[in-house]
Amino acid sequence: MPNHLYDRLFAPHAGSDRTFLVLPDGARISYADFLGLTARYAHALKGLGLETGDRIALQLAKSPEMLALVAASIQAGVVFLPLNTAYTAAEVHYFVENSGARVLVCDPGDADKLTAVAAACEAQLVTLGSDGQGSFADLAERQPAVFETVDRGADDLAAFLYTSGTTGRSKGAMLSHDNLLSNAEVLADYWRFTADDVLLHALPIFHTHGLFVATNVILLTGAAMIFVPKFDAAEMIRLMPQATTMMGVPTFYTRLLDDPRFDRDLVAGMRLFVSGSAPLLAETHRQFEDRTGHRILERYGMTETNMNTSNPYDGDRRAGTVGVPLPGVEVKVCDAEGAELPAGEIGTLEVRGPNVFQGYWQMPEKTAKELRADGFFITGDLAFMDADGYVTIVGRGKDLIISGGFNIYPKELELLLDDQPGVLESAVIGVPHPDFGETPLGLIVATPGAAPDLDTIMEDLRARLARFKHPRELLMIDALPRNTMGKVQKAALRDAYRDRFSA
Ligand code: MLC
Ligand code: AMP
Repeated sequence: MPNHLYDRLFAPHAGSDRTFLVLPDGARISYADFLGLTARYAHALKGLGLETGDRIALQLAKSPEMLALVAASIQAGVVFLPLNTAYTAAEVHYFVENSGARVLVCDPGDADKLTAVAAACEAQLVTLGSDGQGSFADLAERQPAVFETVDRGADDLAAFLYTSGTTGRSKGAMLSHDNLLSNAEVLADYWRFTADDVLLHALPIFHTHGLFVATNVILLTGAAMIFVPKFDAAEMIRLMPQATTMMGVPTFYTRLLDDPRFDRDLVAGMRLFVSGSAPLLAETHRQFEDRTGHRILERYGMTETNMNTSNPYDGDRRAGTVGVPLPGVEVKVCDAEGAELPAGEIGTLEVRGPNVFQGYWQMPEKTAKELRADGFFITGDLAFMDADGYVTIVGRGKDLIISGGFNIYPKELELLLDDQPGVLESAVIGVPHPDFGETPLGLIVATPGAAPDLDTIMEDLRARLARFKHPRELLMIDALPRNTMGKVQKAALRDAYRDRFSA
């Protein structure tokens, strides 16, 4: 039966013995083998009682099997929500409960951590890896390697990706089959991907960048990926000579540049380096060109929109800019009312196109605040556009910290800090960090007469929040600077602590 995404990304590779995945030890998985596993998994999903449109939550280490489970969800018409492996049980609880996921899949080592979560959310907990005792892999093992694809149209939902908001509570961005397919088609073409490409893939596959941008472009073109579990500069340097392209967050690039073995000879076979998810410093762009002769191609996107702008493949890749609107995507710089501003003026970026999501799951008011009736999505990013269409992002209207490509919403941390004994109020700000780009710093004002213990507070935060969200440091200050309206002046705080970790 027709399935908008499966029919373009996967079905054309049926029976193909071309390599899809290369593992770090050199083992290869062909498209045919991957699709056989996908079909068995799709049967197993049905065996779990999942119906078309049901949600499945995945908190799994990066592996070919996890990718096959994503593919199987698409083939079986099940909406998948991939979750950061760093999330604590409390964080996972929210996503499973909010999405109404009927099944939560984890690695065997995490089953103890998540048993209570699944029970509380009335979801089935299933482990992926084979344990000989009825794990998902064991269930799938007995299934046929062919599955009749479930009928799904362009507007049907494929995935939920959770992304935080200013309230500190995450929202499930609903992405349709065509949101994902249309963007992959544009990117594959714009960046000139062909079946001869080999992508060095070290990004996590629970976010847009590693899952949709990187993987879907490869699937669409029948190319191959060297599938590395996580970024490690030495491992990247070892594998680079086998690749033709790489996609990464800016931290990948600064870490590679820190290694003298990363040089022109090493990248002789590479044709393209793409950066995104966080601002790439113009300085890094220049250093990279000096060292390798390559100009990094920077692009800009979001969970809600996939990719919006990109520097050109052949034309001028301008350091410090995120390039021009992608074909089919409208991008404008607007004032608060949504009126377009003239070239060169700073305003909020708004985007519209087939890439823009369907709204936030069961949050119509939040959707209405960010998605205009005419289809333009208000990104919250502050930017200007040159007369020739190049977009430069100058800041964020939204209170967001991006550390190594992971988003941290200060409000989520501030709510926890404000609840601590002896804390009157708090502010969490992002300050420059040489490795992660930005890092959170927690500023605390004590209740008069109280002496909150910062170590105890940090310990409490560690127990509740994923590692990457932990403030790098907590500091006690006398008062938070406020404007005449009583609003905390975060810009002043950021200025005051700018050099805390980078001087
Ligand atoms: C890991 N840690 C981080 C972190 N990643 N802390 C802050 N920020 C991060 N991004 C934790 C580790 O758990 C570890 O904890 C400690 O910090 C130091 O770890 P590390 O070894 O230095 O980090 P590493 O594991 O190497 O990870 C860094 C990284 C990784 C940059 C390689 O974070 C990464 O792959 N980031 C990519 C994120 C991404 O894909 N973003 C795309 C979002 S999509 P401890 O306790 O062990 O010391 C999107 C849309 C778009 O934004 O436009 O693409
Ligand atoms: P996320 O919510 O994880 O999808 O993060 C999206 C945000 O990352 C965007 O709204 C931007 O603030 C930021 N971002 C993505 N790509 C870039 C880029 N190339 N330069 C600057 N910021 C970026």
